[in-house]
Amino acid sequence: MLEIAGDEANLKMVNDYSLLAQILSGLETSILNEIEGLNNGFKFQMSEAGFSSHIAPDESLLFGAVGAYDWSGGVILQPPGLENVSFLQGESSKQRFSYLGYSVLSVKVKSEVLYISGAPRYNLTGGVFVFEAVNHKQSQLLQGKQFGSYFGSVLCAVDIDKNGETDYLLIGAPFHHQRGEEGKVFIYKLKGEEAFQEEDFEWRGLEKYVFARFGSAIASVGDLDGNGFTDIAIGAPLEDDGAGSIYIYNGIKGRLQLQHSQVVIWKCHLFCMFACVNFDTLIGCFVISK
Ligand SMILES: [Ca+2]
Ligand SMILES: [Ca+2]
Repeated sequence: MLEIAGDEANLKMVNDYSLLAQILSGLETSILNEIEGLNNGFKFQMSEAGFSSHIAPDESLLFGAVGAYDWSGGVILQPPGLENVSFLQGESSKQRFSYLGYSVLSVKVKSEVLYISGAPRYNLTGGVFVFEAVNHKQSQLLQGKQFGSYFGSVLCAVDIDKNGETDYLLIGAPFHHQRGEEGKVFIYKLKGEEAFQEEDFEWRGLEKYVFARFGSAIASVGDLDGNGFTDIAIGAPLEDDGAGSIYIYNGIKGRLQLQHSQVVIWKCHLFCMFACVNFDTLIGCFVISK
């Protein structure tokens, strides 16, 4: 045994299973503290950089890193060219285990750019952090309202009048609970001073479906009905016993419609999980059936 251990210090003689547990615990501690150098907890070791990604209008690259700093998370920002990489974090003390970087996005307001990232476990209700591109400072925090709703896990920016400036921010909370996990999409309008303000209406799927997870995918899909304003598609992948549906909401007279105009139903499991990714194909089918 001593020959295998190499040194007497490495040889542990046990006659009780509980001693094995102690040895395992000591080994874990020494790996974290001495080998990984994590005396003060995790930093970037488990950050899962690239969990989400986005190219901003200023050509900066954003990468979500949900595991950074003990799963507080954050956003890795690579400006154009070879400039130094920055790391965006929230300024809240409730940040731990919030998974900031789960979703990343940017919006353009006049000549300014804002970086936006969702933290679906922030304060357990979820949150969306807004950063100013010019100085990387957090300028706003939009907070979810319900525990476990995963508010901020899905984001979508909408330029309703197609003038190059963002008008709305749509925030998915696919686990939002009423009777089951129906899901909901919250709507924020970009007001003066480059701040988002919640609208007095929300979007959700048909009342009869309890486990729909409405808001698992949200996409700005161009002008479907040709009225000059941008339209929105929202996935509800578990609706109707997992068949899934896509809801279409139209932009009308410079604002978003309160109710959906159409539900696209497909008898195929998890259809909507992927629909927004491949929406060109879907729109083709939609127009033909019409
Ligand atoms: Ca606009
Ligand atoms: Ca339209």
